[in-house]
Amino acid sequence: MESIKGKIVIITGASSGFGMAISRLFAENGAKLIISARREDKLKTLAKELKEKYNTEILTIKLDVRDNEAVKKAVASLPDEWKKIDILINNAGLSRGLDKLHEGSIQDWEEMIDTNVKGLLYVSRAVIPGMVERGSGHVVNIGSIAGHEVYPKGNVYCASKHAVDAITKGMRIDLNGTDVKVTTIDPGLAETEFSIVRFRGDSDKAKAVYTGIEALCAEDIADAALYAVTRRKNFVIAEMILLPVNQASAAVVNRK
Ligand code: NDP
Ligand code: 8X3
Repeated sequence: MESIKGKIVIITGASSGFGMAISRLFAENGAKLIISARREDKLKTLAKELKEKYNTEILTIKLDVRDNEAVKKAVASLPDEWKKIDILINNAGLSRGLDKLHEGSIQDWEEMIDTNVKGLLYVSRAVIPGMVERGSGHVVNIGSIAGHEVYPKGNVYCASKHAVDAITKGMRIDLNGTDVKVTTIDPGLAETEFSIVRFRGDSDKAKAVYTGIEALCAEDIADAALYAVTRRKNFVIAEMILLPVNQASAAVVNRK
C-alpha cells in the first residue's frame, strides 16, 4: 500500500457531497489539497475545518469547470510548490431534470454536457500533461452507474456519464506507458446534494429518490477513492462500481 501523505491532490467539486468527503478523508491521511468549486464560501469553511483538524496545507480555488480559460489559468498560475499535482479527482458534475427526451430542456442538457463532459476534459487537459512529463500521477474520474446503463428519463445525464466512461477508457489507452494511472469510480444511488440540484431545490422530490432504500453516503465514495489511490505502484484499480445493497442496477431498486 502506498501512502498519500504529502501528495498534492486536486479535487473538483469539493464544496459538497463526494468531493467534500474525499477532501476530508484525504486531508486526514496527510495529503496536500487543492480544493475547487464555484461556491467559494463552502471551500473556505472546509479549508478552515481541515487545517484546524489535520494541520493540512490547503489551497482553495473558485472555479467553474465549464470555463476553459479559467481552468487553464487556475492550473498555470498555481504557486510553484503546488504545481506537481500527484492526483486529480475529476468529480465536479451534476444532473438537471428528469424528463422524457422529447420533453427535455435544452438548457439542462447543455449544463450537464458542459459540466460533466467538457468540464472534465478541460481540467484533464490542463493537469495531465504535467503528470506525463513527470512520469507519475493518478487520475480518478467520478463516473456513475448511469455511465453503464440508461434509466427512464435519465437520457442526457446517462449520455454524459457514458461519455465519461469512454473518456476514461481513452485516457487509459493514451496514457499507457507513461506510468500515469487512471481509475473510474462509478456509484449508484448516493445521498448528497445531487438530487436537490437535479430538481432545482425541490427537497420533497429529492428525498423521494432515497425513500425506502439506504443509499450510499459520500464517505463510501471517499473510502473507495482512498483505496484506489493507495495501491502499490504497479497496480491500478481501473474501475469500481459501488451500489447500495438494495440496488441491483440503475433502475432495479428494492425499496422497503
Ligand atoms: P453534489 O451536488 O453534492 O456535489 C457536486 C459538486 O460539483 C459540488 O461541489 C458542485 O460545486 C460541483 N460542481 C457542479 N457544477 C460545477 C461547475 N460548473 N464547476 C465546478 N464545480 C461544479 O453531488 P455529488 O457529490 O453526488 O456528485 C459528485 C459527482 O458524482 C458528480 O459528477 C455526479 O454526477 C456523480 N455521481 C453522483 C451520484 C449520486 O447519486 N449522488 C452517483 C454517481 C455519480 P459548486 O456548486 O460549488 O460549483
Ligand atoms: C447518479 C446516479 O442513478 O441517481 O449518477 O443517476 S443516478
